[in-house]
Amino acid sequence: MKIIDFRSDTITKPTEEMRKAMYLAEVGDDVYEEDPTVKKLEEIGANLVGKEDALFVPSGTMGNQLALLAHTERGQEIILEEKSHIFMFEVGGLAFISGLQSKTIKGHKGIMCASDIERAIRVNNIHFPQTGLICLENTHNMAGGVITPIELMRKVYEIGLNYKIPIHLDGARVFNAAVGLGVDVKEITKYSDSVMFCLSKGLCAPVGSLLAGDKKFIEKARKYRKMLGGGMRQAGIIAAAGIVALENMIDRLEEDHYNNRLLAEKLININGIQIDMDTVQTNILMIDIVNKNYNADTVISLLKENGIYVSKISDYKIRFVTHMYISKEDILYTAKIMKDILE
Ligand code: TLP
Repeated sequence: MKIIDFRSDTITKPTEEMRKAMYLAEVGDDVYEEDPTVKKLEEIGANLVGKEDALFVPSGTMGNQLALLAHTERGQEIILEEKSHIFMFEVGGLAFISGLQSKTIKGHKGIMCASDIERAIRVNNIHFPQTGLICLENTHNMAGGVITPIELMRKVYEIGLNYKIPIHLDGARVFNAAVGLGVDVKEITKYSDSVMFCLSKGLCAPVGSLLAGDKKFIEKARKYRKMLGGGMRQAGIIAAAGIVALENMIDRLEEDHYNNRLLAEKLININGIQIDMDTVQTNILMIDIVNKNYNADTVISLLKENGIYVSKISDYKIRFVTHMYISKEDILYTAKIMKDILE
């Protein structure tokens, strides 16, 4: 049976071109900063997002955690959205690794309001922790791939400048945001002091993310990466795939967005499914099961019997993610199976 895997864009595998680039990659010891392919990837990445420097890290999680370590001091508080990846899915690393406390804000469809952020900044009082960092997520995963408007990013960046608080952008899917808005990614990343973006999601590289920022910040992050065991040796082997990801895979994200929208448009017509179409902006689709006879578990197992894999978000919510291995035909087949199941 053919498997149609919507669980995540992380399941994508390296393309032929990536495999060739990996085979041919020139390598060296990157802890000595002697791997030319890693250096090239870091340079390309930094230029793309308009930052002075970048650091190749094994995962998005490590990139975010290094940003927290490098921007903050123990005992500080950071402001972040209540369903953000850093708060929800990074194993409490912010407290465990960086000794931080979180001040979460409820966003509207994942997007925090600038005035709520400003209000959450701690005043100078002997009892209070100091606010050390504001984190944004663009696109917002749990909101269903929602794009943070550039105007909001600009406002938050200004707040950061006024209060001398840095802004970190979890841009795991920031290229989806840029493609979705039809802008150069720098138009988004210029409103953050640091940005983490993933090579191993819709861009199909097998491993890795980049953390970008100014030179001093990256120098600090490099040291912390070593401390956490993320100093990789001949990492050019995997960085080579990352270069292909950045050079050749960004434009094709548009196809994932098209397929995701098509899926939403088909599924919304099925009884028992609810979708907030406002949130259908990039490559993630959240659907709510509102048929009394079904819940996420039952729908997921019926889909699985038909070779369709999706993720459970809550008792009645399911996530679909489109990526390079999902075709238009797969979308039409999935919509048909969903109709058969629910109607
Ligand atoms: N997201 C994964 C899961 O961890 C939920 C997924 O399948 O969507 N920031 C954001 C916004 C993310 O969505 C993810 C991964 C990360 C950071 C972490 O990246 P990795 O998985 O490389 O550590």
